[in-house]
Amino acid sequence: MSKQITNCILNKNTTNNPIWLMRQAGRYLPEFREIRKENPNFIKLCLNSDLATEITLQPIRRFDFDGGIIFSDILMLPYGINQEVEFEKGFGPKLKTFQLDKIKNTSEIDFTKKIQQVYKAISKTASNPIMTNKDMIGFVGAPWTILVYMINCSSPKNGLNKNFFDDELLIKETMMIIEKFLKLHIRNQVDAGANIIQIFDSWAGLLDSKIDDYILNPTLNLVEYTKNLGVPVICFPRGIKNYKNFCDIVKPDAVNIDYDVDPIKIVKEIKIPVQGGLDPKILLSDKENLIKSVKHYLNIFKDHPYIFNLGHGILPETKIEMVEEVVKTVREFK
Ligand code: 1CP
Repeated sequence: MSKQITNCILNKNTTNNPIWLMRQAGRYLPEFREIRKENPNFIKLCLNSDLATEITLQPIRRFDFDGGIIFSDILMLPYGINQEVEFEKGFGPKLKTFQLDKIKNTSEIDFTKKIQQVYKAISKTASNPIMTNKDMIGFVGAPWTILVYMINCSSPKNGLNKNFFDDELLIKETMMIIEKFLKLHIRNQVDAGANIIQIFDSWAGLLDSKIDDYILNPTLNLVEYTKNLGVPVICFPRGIKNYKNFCDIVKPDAVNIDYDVDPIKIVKEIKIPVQGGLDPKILLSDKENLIKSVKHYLNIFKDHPYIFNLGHGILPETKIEMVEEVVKTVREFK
C-alpha cells in the first residue's frame, strides 16, 4: 500500500478517502496529557525531539491515520527569529513585544540552529517503521497569520487592533522577513523528511480588504516555493470569504475547507483535491449524529479527490471512541 494522502492529491484518487485530523497529536489523548503534565514548558517540549516524535506517533498507533503531522507549532517561527514566545495555561500563546531590530538581525544559520530539534523530530518520525506507508506532514503558519501573532502578541480571537496597519512600512518589512524564514522553515522540514506541507492561515477570515497583499500574494509565493521543492502543498485559509478565488489565484495542490462553508458549493466550484470540513463540535455530540455528518461529507465528495479531516482542530474534550467511530465510518464507506 502506498502513501494514501499523496496518492489522493497527486493521482486524484477517489476510490478511498485517506484520513488524518488537524491537531491529532494533542490534549484529547490521555497519553499526550501524561507527557504534557511532566513538561510544562510547551516550546521546550516541541524542541525535545524524542518526545515530539513520540507525540507525533501516538495518534497513528491508536487510530492508524494515513498521515502524521509533526508535533510542533506555527509559533516556532517567531521563536526562531528571536521574538520570545510562551504558552500560558488557560490563556494560550504570549509573545514578547514586537521589535523589528531584534528579528532583523537573525541569520538563516541561527534560525535553523535554534529550532534544529523540530527537524530532528521529523527525521526520527519519518524513519520510524510505523510511518512506512504514511505521509509525513510538515507545516507552517501562513505569512498573514504569523504577522498577526507577532504584532498582536497574543491570539487575535477578539479581533484586530484598530491601528494594526498604521505603520504600513513596518508591516511590509516584517512580512518580507516572515516570508524569507517561512521558506527556510519549509525547506528544512522537507530536507528532514516531510513529504507534504500544510499552510495554516487560521486568521485569514479577519481580513475583508487587502486580501491580495496579505493573503493571496504571500501565500502564492510559499506555494510556488514548496512545489519547486517537489512536495505537494495543502492550504487552509480558514474563514476566507471566497475559497474558489483563493484556489484560482494561489493554486495549492489541495485545499482544506472550514466548517462554515457549504461543501456542496465547494464540490461544484473547486477542481483541486479537497480536505476537511466537518465541524469538530460534531465529535462532542452522539454517535448517530456523528456517523450521519461524516457520511454527509463523504457522499458530497464521493467522486472528488477528498481527504477526510475536520474544519478546524480536534477539540480537547473529544472522546477517543468518537474518533474511532469517525475512522471506522470513513474506512467502511463505499
Ligand atoms: O497542551 C497544550 O496546552 C498545547 C496545545 C497545543 C498543541 C497540541 C498548542 C498550543 N499547539 C499544539 C500543537 C500544534 N499546533 C500542532 C501539532 C500537530 C497536530 O496538529 O497534531 C499544529 C499543526 C499546530 C498549529 C497551530 N498552532 C495553529 C494553526 C491551526 C489552528 O489551530 O488554527 C495555530 C493558530 C497555533 C497557535 C496555537 N498553539 C497552541 C494554541 C492553543 C494555539 C491557538 C491559540 C489561539 O487561539 O490563537
